[in-house]
Amino acid sequence: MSAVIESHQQPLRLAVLISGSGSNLQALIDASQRADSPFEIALVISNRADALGLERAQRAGIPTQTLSHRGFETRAAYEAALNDLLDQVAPGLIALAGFMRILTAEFVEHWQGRMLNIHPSLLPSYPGLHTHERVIEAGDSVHGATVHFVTAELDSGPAILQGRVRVLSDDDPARLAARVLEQEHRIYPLAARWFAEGRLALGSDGRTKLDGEPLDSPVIIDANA
Ligand code: NHR
Ligand code: GAR
Repeated sequence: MSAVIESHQQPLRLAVLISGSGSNLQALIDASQRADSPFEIALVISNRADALGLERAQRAGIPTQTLSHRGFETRAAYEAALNDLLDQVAPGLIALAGFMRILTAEFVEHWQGRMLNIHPSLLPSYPGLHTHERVIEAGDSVHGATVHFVTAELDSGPAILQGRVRVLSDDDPARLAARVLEQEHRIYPLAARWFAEGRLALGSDGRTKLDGEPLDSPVIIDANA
């Protein structure tokens, strides 16, 4: 009688780039520790030595590197050092998780289709910084976060998933940010899972493909549904 040998695919190696608190990193760590996770976190890189996210990674036994952008003459020189670190783990996917450095077109093209970002707005609305303040200022009733493929143009890559929240009449930026963050922690691990399972890709036409079909608009998860 021959034993049945189950063949397991290698989990996808994920590299996560952070600058701060790392709560999205934590959500990815938690997801990666589930027995059925199709991805594992191979490396966490921070451009800031004091990022709390580094401690979260260390607590989970994940290798970390700090690479400050200070002391590099150019963005390209910084990114060459970043690539040296990344090449040591040869990630199948890079996740920007609160990473606060704009990346050059060359770096982005090198990792095109293999780099995701989570941005705290319903893109294409509110690219850039201070999104929660701007949403309240504009009097919008809906806000949220977007996972997208990173392209050279800032916060403009093809969207994959959005988590939506209602804006309350008495919201301040901090309270609104906290509710958006809850949705971020749902949608980022889900997008990473889809990618690792081979369900999600950036098509050669520049559009997101899910299960082989081009996505005309992101998949939406509504916190109030
Ligand atoms: N790079 C490219 N090419 N494309 C994107 O879509 C990127 C990117 C790098 C980071 C995250 C992004 C966000 O989701 C991101 C997306 C930093 C800044 C910024 O102004 C803006 C957007 C994002 C990240 N950074 C300043 C800089 O000079 C520094 C600000 C600081 O250190 O506090 O790099 O919002
Ligand atoms: C998140 O809200 C993320 O969407 C946002 O920063 C926060 C990081 O939180 N990203 C950006 O603004 C990118 N410019 P975290 O460190 O706790 O994951």
